Amino acid sequence: MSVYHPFMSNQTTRRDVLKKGGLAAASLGVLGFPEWALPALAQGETVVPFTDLPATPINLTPTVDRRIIDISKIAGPITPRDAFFTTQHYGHPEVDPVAWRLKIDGLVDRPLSISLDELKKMGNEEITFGFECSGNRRPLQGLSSNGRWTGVRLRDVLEKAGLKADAREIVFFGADKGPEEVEFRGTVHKVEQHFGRSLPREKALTNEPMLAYAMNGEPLTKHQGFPVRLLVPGWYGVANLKWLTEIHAQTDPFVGKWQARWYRTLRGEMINGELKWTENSITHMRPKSFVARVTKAGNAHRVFGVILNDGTPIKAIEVKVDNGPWQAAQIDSATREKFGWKFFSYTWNGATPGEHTVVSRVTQADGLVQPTVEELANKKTFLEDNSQHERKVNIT
Ligand SMILES: Nc1nc2c(c(=O)[nH]1)N[C@H]1C(S)=C(S)[C@@H](COP(=O)(O)O)O[C@H]1N2
Ligand SMILES: [Mo]
Repeated sequence: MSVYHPFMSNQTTRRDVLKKGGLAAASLGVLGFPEWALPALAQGETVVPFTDLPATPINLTPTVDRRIIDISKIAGPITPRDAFFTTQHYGHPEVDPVAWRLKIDGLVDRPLSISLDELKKMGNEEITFGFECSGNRRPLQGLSSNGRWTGVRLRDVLEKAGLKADAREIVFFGADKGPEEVEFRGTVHKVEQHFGRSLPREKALTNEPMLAYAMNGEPLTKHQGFPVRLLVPGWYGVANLKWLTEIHAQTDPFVGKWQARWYRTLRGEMINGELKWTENSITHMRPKSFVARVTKAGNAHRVFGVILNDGTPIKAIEVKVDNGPWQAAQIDSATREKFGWKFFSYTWNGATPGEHTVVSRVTQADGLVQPTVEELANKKTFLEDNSQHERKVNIT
């Protein structure tokens, strides 16, 4: 990803943050921080900039179809629709919502062609779902957001079409397409391909995957896949296929570029005492947390950050300053939804002037702990980087 938002200045004030998030003023606790953990800055609270960012700021200006969020400005649990991070591979396709039809074909008893109005009548389930692009990583961590989505359960649509018993793989195609070069044993084939992804039947028939037509109570924007996108709550961004036009049921696994080649992780794992190199496709989010900002109010400091995972309950979120012990941080009670991102905050008492490092780590109820950079050393491709991200600040 080469285009980003500009870095915020050091002068970000409570007003700037409130302007973005539209949050009401909070009652202030003894330390001058809001009693509730919502992330808007309190009166007089200022951001202490990270000093680990590259000396030459990365150009963060959004383009017509890409937007990276500035994590130091996150202003509320739900990301506004025009601030939601966005990216894709083939740009934005032109979709006429009147002519648009969702086709369901392949191994089904009743092939369907559903208009937008018909689809909306099939359901209006709601879910809060926050996701990150599987390529989200340091130093910016700006490829994630959280929305409140409305749509129809995928399962209901598949049941209406009647999946045949041998339909083991459900393939999704977007309206967007582009030229691809498919290399096979030395020969390069030039073809035009739609963006395609798949889900195994068992996953597709759970309660969770959704065909979403609205976010935050409004129709999807073209960035978000207007008129309809697939959402797979708990999975990385790439699974949430935008501008959906076709669902194709088949027996064999789908190994298209965006499923099997581009989006995969190569890592060395100890299996039965032997280092084995495995490649996996990108599915559910691995437990991750990152510090989004450190703030100062008077002499008090606060560390605020974000947790993303696949919906597995969270056992602990901790913060470490310099070489000190891991200390428990608090999860914001306004961010408790299973698939939503979660906010944490930690009151940093007795911060002394000078350079310090702050880092967070999340632990799931199933025992999985967010790994250190060293523990991920055997992951060779940059996707699924959920390593602990140490930040530097200079306390004055
Ligand atoms: N049709 C289509 N869907 C797509 C993509 C794409 O290129 N085409 N990109 C995926 C990737 S890699 C990500 S990270 C998310 C981004 O979703 P957003 O733009 O709503 O944030 O869309 C996913 N869905
Ligand atoms: Mo992505």
